[in-house]
Amino acid sequence: MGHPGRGWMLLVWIVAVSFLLADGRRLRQPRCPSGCTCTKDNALCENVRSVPHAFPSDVVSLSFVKSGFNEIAGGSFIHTPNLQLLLFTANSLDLIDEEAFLGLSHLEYLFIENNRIASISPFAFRGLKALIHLSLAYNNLETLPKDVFKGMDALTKIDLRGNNLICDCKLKWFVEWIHHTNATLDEIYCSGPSIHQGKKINDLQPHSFDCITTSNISSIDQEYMFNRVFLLYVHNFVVSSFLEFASYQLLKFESISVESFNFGNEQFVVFAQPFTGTCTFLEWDHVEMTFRTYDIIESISTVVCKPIVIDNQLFIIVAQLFGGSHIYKRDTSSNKFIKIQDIDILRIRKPNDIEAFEIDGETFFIIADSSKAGSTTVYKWNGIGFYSHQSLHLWYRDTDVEYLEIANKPHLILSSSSQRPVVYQWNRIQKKFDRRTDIPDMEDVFSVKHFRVKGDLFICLTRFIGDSRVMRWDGAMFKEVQTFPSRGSMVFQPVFVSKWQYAILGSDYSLTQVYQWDTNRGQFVPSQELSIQAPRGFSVVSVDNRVFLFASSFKGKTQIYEHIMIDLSD
Ligand SMILES: [Ca+2]
Repeated sequence: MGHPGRGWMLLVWIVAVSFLLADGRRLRQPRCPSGCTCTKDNALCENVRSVPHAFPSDVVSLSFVKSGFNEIAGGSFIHTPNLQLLLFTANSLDLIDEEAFLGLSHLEYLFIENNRIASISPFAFRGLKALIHLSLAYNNLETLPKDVFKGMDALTKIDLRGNNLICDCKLKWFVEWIHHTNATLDEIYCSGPSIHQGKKINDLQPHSFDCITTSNISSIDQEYMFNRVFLLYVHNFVVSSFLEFASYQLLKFESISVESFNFGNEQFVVFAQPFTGTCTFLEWDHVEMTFRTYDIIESISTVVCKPIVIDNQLFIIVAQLFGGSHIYKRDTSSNKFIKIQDIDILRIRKPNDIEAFEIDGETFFIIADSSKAGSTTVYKWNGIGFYSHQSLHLWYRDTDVEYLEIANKPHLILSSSSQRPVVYQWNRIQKKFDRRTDIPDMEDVFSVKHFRVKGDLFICLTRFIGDSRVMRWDGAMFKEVQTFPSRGSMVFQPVFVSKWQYAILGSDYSLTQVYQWDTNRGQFVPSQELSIQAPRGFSVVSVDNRVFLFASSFKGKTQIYEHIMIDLSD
């Protein structure tokens, strides 16, 4: 499975390219059980009644969402020994049997979340020698059987948030284990007994347990649980209408990025299609009410097609993993895209992201470079072409860049695998970006995107596995507002539609979660789930008083949703 976040785009590329090569020769499609959707290496099963026995042999990650079985029986995965990641979310599981995961000696990630698990057999996890990340978050666990993690020597991360753990004698072994293990544990709190209620389990000492007296475990403070956590919010007010992204149109291609833009008073969308290697442009057909093909720029291994409009001229920056990156211009007299410039291949070797911005009336774009030898570089428009203005961040492998204004001053945030995101500030005198600070306690951030609510500045930080976060600028630094468990997330994108602020958290292993900003709470609350295979980016287009959301899918069909309000008042 590799280290999440490190050189991801490249890894994804290598997998994708080898998939293409392999697939050309082998015509026989692997079997995918009914109720499941399979890609080359991933299967996602929805509403299945039991664990299917056979999966295509190349499947290494397997997810169950909203399934109808209540227990994971012993030996359920004996026929799928190659699994590296296994995820159960929003199921009705209440029991994990002995040796439930027998035979999964390569399993590295196990997520059993948002279920109703109250009981785990002492030998439930037997045989999981390679497991590095275990999550049992948001279940009904009151205790853990003694030595349940025995033999799991590779564990580096355990997530037990959102359970009702009773810190009595039965859990003493666990407190001792916490003090000895190398694994990190998110902060969790005792739901009882009264003597320990509300205390952090991580702070308890084994000697704080008086194991002769019996404890009263009847009172569990419901209100105390997960005040930081959004998952259990219940809308208990009467609704007369609700908002939804409804499926509108399916596009028959994969895409790794999507950008919308306005040119000549028309709305366009451009996708980077990595496999065919093109930038594909769509335009809105006002008569047919669909998006139709407008044009294509042929290229190879395209990662981003970035539109920039300067003085009614349209430029497209085409970033490629192989063969360099190029700039095209729309020639309106011949209605063609014409290549006008190549981008310096010494600086840009593995482009991962592009952002365009204006400072004091001048147009810039920046390419984040994810190779060690290359360098994230700012380019500036000089009236004829773009020239390199400043290289930042030598020897970093940047995965993403975000341009934003903090207190009316231009800033950049660069994300880099296994480093903290770094904040640069524009120096108006020298006309360069200076390193200002970094964002603390946030390693392994894949990308950062900002949004504003009533003048407050927020950022969404994406992590592949772990917690994605929303943070708020407090005038001096970014502070955490909310965390969102990420299970294979390469995009966590704020999206503004009409008057509603959303954030969409993609997942390669589960459903994509749409959150809506709740003004009263000052937080996001869950609003919808979307089924998108390997989502990589979203973009909003408003045409003819309608609003569409484009969702790029790296391994499936690119999707278009329409934002609609459903009235329930009749
Ligand atoms: Ca970006």
